[in-house]
Amino acid sequence: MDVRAALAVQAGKPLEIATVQLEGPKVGEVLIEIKATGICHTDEFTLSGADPEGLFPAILGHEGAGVVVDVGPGVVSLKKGDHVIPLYTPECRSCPSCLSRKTNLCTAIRGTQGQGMMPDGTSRFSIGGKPVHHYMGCSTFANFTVLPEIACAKIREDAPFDKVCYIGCGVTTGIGAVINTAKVEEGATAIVFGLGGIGLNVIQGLRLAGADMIIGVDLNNDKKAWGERFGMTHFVNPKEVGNDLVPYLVNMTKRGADQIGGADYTFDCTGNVNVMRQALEACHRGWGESIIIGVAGAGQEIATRPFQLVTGRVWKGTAFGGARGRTDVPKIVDWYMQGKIEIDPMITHTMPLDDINKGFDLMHAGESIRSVVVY
Ligand code: NAD
Ligand code: AHE
Ligand code: ZN
Repeated sequence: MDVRAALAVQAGKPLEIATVQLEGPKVGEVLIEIKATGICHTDEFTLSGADPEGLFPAILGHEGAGVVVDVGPGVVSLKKGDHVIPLYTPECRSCPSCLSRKTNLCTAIRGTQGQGMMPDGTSRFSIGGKPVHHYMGCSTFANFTVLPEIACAKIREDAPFDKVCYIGCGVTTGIGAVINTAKVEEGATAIVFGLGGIGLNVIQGLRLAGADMIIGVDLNNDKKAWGERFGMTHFVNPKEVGNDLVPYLVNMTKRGADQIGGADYTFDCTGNVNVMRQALEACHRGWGESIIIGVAGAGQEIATRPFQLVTGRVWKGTAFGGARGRTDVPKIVDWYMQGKIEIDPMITHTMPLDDINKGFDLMHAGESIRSVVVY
């Protein structure tokens, strides 16, 4: 079938709207009509050429929601008409990683996913007879896509696609980093670096967990009001603090008789490796945990003095907020529908597919929190 897609033709070039061909679902696969998709910074990261796994031409997008319109042979858990959120971290429930109960990083199809292919090693998308790569196993920047059954979370039918698509990445990543990865406890002190589409969800996750002091750090002063809107208690712009950001933050978090300072939990939501170091070093001696969420470009490395770890600070990372998609995503949709978490105010812009590059421009300009393409 012909589908409308935003094609990533080359690194660093705007997406091109094109008609591409899509083959139907094979064994264990489903055809999804994508109704809405968010634009995440990771799409920009890959389009920029910084992603070591970036492949071109490709159909990017990994934050979607839609409806099953056809099922391939052997599909058991989904049927036509089901509402779903595509999962870039699938949940097969039978690979060693899923069975370990120690991680959400299902390994069933990660190899072919990283090669921009479906699990059988081929692509369903093509243009002019030439294959086009899938992206993160989702390719939601097309009005139809094919997904493995294990990479679809079935959700309730009354949830609005143009809002819950954000649960496909940003919302789950931010809230999950707090709840699943850091396991933040009531009364904790936390620092969030980068108050964009992910950082604000970390902040609402911290509010949900009952954190007492929630410090937001961003270079953009406009983010102060945004952070406060979701529970941030203090804001710091590093440009106004100079080179002494870490001691400044440690000083802000001093409490107790020993007055040592440092946060119980810090979160990097920038993808900047220097910020990742600051986030670790702003943790409390003995127990502070720093969670890396941001994705850094090819060749980038993190550094710190080993003494930081010797003295009890912990460096962790999280993908998709540690969420097991088929199990956890429907619950997060319920939380949204029950008013337990907020999504609507963070979706600052919506646009048709034809205007998708405007969504990337708004992100570059720091003017959007989330842009959502509605098909
Ligand atoms: P975004 O562009 O919406 O927000 C980034 C924010 O960081 C902006 O507010 C920006 O002003 C701020 N910032 C940039 N440099 C900074 C610095 N040096 N100090 C303080 N603030 C700074 O991006 P997003 O969609 O929120 O994504 C954030 C990061 O998370 C990206 O690297 C993205 O690729 C990554 N990500 C990771 C996962 C995961 O599963 N680990 C999931 C989604 C996104
Ligand atoms: N391909 C990159 C890494 C990109 C990355 O870390 N992706 C995150 C999700 S970001 C969503 O916005 C992730 O889930 N990682 C785990 C995985 O298996 O990809 C690289 O550096 O090669
Ligand atoms: Zn994302």
